Amino acid sequence: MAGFDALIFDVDGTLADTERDGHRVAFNRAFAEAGLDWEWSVELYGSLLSVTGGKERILYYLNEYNTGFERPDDLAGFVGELHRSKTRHYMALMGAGAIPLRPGVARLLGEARDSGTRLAIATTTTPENVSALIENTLPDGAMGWFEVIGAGDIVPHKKPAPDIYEWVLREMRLGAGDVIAFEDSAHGVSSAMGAGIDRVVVTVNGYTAGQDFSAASVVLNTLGDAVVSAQAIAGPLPSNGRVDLPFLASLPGRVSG
Ligand code: XBP
Ligand code: MG
Repeated sequence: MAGFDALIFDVDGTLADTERDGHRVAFNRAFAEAGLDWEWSVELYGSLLSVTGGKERILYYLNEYNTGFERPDDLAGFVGELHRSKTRHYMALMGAGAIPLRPGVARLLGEARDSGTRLAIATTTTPENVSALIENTLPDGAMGWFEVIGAGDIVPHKKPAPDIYEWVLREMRLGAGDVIAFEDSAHGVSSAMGAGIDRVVVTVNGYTAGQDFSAASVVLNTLGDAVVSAQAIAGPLPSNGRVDLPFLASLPGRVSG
């Protein structure tokens, strides 16, 4: 069994299924508030997820799906304002308890804390979105459970670039072999592996289930809890239906390839 010092979690899609009913809805509310007739459907949003980061996603939408839009002179300022509004709407949705944590997330965080395993976050989303999710789904003080929170524009290049994982590893003074990363998307796996992390646990969701995860250590439906058992899509199956610390210690580097 290989040891580890820390677990590093992605946020969107991994801690909670936030994209379809959280971020997408918040974008649409910001567009409506700005008087724009843009509407990102569930299907279109799946295509837009190929670009990470909300500001980058809006620009990608304009470049690929709405080329007729008459752009203001200060496009970056316009997108920035739109995105700030989107963040406000997203935080309001989280404050209303719109999105729960995925099965097994709270359980595994608790087990890690009990064992002294260090915790961190590596995400492309805006820092306020991370706190809005955590403060509304976990007990008071849960932000303090995470020793390092790497989020948003803190690094120059978002996932699939390795920057955010490299930044978190540096902050924690850990090597890539000392940690296990948790992701839901191929971009996230590329980011972690680009930083040298070869133990990556993937829990898929509706948007990411068909992606290529051959570089991951294991691909599952969820981490598993008392209600929903973890089922392996590729790689080893946790014998008790849960991704727990002994299961993580037994993980190989990659599923195949
Ligand atoms: C998911 C993302 C984010 C969110 C939007 O990143 O791509 O861009 O969709 O967040 P991860 P912002 O899975 O790495 O958390 O609008 O705040 O950029
Ligand atoms: Mg994700």
